[in-house]
Amino acid sequence: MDFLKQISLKWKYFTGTLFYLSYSPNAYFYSRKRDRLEREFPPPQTREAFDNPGKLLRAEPNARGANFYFEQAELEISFLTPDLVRVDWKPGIPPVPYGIARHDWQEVETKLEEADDSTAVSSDTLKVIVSIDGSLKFCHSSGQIFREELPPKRKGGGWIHQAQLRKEEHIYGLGERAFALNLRAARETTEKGELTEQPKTFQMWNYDAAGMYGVGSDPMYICIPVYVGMHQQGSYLIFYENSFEASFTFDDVATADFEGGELRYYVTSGTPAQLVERYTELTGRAPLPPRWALGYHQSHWGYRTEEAVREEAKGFAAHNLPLSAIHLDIDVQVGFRAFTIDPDRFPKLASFTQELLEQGVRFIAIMNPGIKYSRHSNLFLEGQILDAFCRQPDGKLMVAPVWPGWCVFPDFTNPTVRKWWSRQYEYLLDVGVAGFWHDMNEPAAFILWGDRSLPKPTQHFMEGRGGDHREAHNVYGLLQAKAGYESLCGHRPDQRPFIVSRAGWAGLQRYAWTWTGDIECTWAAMRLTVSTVVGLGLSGIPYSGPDIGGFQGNPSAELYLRWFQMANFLTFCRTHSSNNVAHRAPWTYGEPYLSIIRQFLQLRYKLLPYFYTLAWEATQKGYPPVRPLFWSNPDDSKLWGVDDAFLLGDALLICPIFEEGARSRQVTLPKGHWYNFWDDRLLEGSQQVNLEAPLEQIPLLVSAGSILPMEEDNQLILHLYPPVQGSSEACVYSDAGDGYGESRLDKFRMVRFDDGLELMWQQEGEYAFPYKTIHLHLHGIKLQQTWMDGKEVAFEGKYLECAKFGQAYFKGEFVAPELL
Ligand code: NBV
Repeated sequence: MDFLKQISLKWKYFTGTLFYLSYSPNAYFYSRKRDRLEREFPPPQTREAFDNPGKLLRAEPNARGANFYFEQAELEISFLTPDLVRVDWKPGIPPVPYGIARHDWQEVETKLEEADDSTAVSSDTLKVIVSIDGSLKFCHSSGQIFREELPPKRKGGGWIHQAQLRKEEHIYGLGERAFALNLRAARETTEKGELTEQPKTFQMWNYDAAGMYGVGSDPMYICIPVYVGMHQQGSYLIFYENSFEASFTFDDVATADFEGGELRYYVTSGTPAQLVERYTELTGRAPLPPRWALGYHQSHWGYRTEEAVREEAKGFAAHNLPLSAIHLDIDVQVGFRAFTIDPDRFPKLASFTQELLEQGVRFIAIMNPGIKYSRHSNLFLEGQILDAFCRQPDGKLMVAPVWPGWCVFPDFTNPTVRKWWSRQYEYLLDVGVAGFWHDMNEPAAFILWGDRSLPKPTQHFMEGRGGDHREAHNVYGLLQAKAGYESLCGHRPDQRPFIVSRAGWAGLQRYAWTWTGDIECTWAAMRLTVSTVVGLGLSGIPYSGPDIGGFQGNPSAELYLRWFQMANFLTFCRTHSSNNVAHRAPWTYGEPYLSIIRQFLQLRYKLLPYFYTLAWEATQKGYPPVRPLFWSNPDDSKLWGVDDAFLLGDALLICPIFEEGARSRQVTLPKGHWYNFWDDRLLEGSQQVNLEAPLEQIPLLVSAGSILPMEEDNQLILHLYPPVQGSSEACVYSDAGDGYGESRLDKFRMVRFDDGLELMWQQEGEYAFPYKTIHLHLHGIKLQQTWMDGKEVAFEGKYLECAKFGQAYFKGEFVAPELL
């Protein structure tokens, strides 16, 4: 049997390779054409290159701040809120505001103060000091400086912008990165204080990390020019509203080098939570997803027929595993063409999607933006009539090879084209397709060498003002997602959209989730997932996750299990694998792996009220559910570099296992107190502990003071983890799980007294309480007597069944914390 399996795998690999090779001639001709076009149409060079903006000539107040006139440049400083400032260095092409969601800011009172060699413009929270040479200092109202910028340099059509970094400063963000969470991590110092490695340069150019990628690969699919800096004087965020190709390096200075555009950026300071809140106020927040999307998704590049998909769904039922969605890859399409599903292999799609839905499983369809360049393609003919496709500078259609063969590319920077594209989703929505998976939308093209995208001089509409691919490339996937999102909202107004997009830019969160692409199938790559997902969250994108087990390759049973145990606590939880590897599902490795995965998945589904409440919080504040350990403790510099663990909300600390055979691991605990999820032992924070990790477990900790909501069989289960002193609060958000109807918030407050614990419950909102019964589970206290709304009630050990109440008191003895 094993032998047969081996043979079939080898065959898959062989045919897969042949398949790729068959694209080589097209890829060869395309690579040559791309190089030729880039040679013939180099980027426009401007005359006004300079190393500094010259001397400050004068400053004038404006409605939100001030304008500064330098010998060679103009600077406009505008306060959008007292703690959010927009800086504009001109000249340069002003951006089309694709990344920006909010334009209506209230008035902010500012003042302008002139001194000998500088002028300051300030709100009551922030001050920007502009020196006569064009260097800028950003300070708190206390006068403490948190960012110092050098005079910007103008080169070609773009800008070079630099800022001093403190020695201890950590940098996070830049969208999706395959690197340590701290993007300055390469700067390790020897004992003598010498630098051992060169700082890494990060590219801003959405990129198909085709085949597979690993630690250090750069760039990646979603590049966003936003980063958070953390140092002893606090943390700040800077977002460059410039989608041109760029590079970022973090050495003694942070250098942002843009190939074009105006130098427009936004700066805010505060705790990490405040930073993300402001940034997502500016660039938009993720809408509430349908609740099912927070469940488990199964995918494989290889389901070809209705029967194969049906079998996969049956496998889940047979193994008693919950499943929310199956993702269908390109092999269900006709000739890999967008918006097709082969009617021979899916003869009754509408009834098939219904059949799956009855089992609670949604059908998600893939699509690529490239459209077959052929008069036999309706989409091509329609698009031609509309003049929908990107063109070369000489007016010819820009044609590049992708899966369907030679393809043309819709110009999503044209609103008419977006509207036309939006309409294409409708018939798949009508036959019950629940959501869409946008792949290859960097956009990716097949090449033999060089960049894997469209030639840089490719022309774009840019909302009418015109531009080329140097500017449009990074927003291409974002705008495809916008078209998709608007289609789903408009055509199926009673259901919330679900789109997963591989590429994107600032603001992608408004329209889509993402996954971390074709990641290697190794332990190191699995560990990388934590940094990538946390970094995406700090860049405003709250929903992401990896291909569990890795994309290309066959993980060992243990790697798949450990990867699963980690991804179980990420917002997007999906197994996916390539077409030339063995099919992979939770039962692939048999026992004991299957039973362990089942337990974890069941835990995920129990935790849905918690996940969903975090999703609601993301709509309100932009907080990513998956957070770095320093999220609530930014002052603890020992946490700044931790990227082998993550927080899920405020309550859970997840410490995955990243090594074959490891059965325990070191865990850095943030301050406070932490309950071990598995045995309720209470640990003191601010220390390193070694925790057990048998195959069935990964270290999982619950912050003292948490009220962790779970559900099972129509019952709300509240796990109470008493604070060590004082009080704590939590809430549970509920609604119908989809659509835009009523909602409710159940708000809880827990107060610790010497002899027990009080729990208060307040309700807001019109949605009826969705559970039949309530179950309380008390941790860390030995119960003696319990009362609800003044009446004594019975309990059993740690448990209590009850109806809704206003106030409860649990008398008992608290467990003392242990110092390990
Ligand atoms: O559509 C096939 C794959 C898909 O399975 C994967 O998830 C994407 O990241 N797709 C890339 C195109 C082929 C990559 C080699």
